[in-house]
Amino acid sequence: MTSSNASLDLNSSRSGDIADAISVRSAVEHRLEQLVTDLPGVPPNLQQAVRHALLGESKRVRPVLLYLIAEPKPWEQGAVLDAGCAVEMVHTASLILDDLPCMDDAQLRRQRPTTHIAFGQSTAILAAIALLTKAFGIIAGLDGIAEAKRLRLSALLSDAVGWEGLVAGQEIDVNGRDSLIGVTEVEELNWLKTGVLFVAAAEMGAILSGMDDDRVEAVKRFARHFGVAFQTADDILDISASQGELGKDVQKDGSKATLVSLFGASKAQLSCQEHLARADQALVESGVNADPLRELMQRLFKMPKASLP
Ligand code: GRG
Repeated sequence: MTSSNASLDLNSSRSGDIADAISVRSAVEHRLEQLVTDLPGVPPNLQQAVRHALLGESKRVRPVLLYLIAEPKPWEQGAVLDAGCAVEMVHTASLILDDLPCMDDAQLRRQRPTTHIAFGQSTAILAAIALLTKAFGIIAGLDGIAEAKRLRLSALLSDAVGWEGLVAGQEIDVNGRDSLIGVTEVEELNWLKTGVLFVAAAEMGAILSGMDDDRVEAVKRFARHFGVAFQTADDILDISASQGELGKDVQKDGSKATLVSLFGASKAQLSCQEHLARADQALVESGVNADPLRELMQRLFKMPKASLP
């Protein structure tokens, strides 16, 4: 990862079939737009708030990850895209809640005013609940996917979000940072805040593609290291990039224990690179086509190809 590049970037004008990070991202964008357009019976204000939060400028890393792991056949692409959109809805719900005045009290997100700034706190909270519940509805109704698989997907997504997952991470982040004193504790928090949803997305992709248990485990190892590296890069950017570049509030973590505040940006960067190297190793072990996922990581972390392990 280079420190001079300010953003985790997944934009490009390149086009092609749905097989690389860029084309998957466009397909996700298109499908998300469809999923939140013309919703009869939904109060207009709530619909606008949902669209505002969901359709802002985002890298869509989690659905892209899910899709690239699943490597769907043409007739499976719709269901795999929808599963990715469900994960993106969960992620967006978590961002809305994270930005609230009682949490991070943020003003800007995805290059837009945060949802509570634009629509008020009550609508923001309701939009988050709506996105979260819709996500599980989408998983329950995935077209052409066997019931047993749909159940497995919802159970694992529920575990990732709930009191042992994102919610636990947020509780520690908001109310328990003082107890974080070393790398292990901070990395555990990075795991809960970010790694857990990366792993859920990747595992969902692995299950949808019908991988055996050994391959699923390798995919999970890959996503865990990828997610922790991603959170560390996010912490580095929080102190090194501008609000305009990131499209969200920066330097919100000043008083919080992060790898950056505890050990400085260069050590955090080293840790990030170590996790990326381990991610690459696990990716090879998983047997998934590594090229598009390596491309994704290169784009996100702005790594020259030569620096890949
Ligand atoms: C009930 C869903 C739910 C959550 C409750 C509020 C909460 C618990 C968790 C918040 C966790 C959180 C905000 C973690 C930060 C993770 C992170 C790195 C966010 C930035 O992700 P990007 O860079 O953002 O992928 P974009 O905008 O590109 O999607």
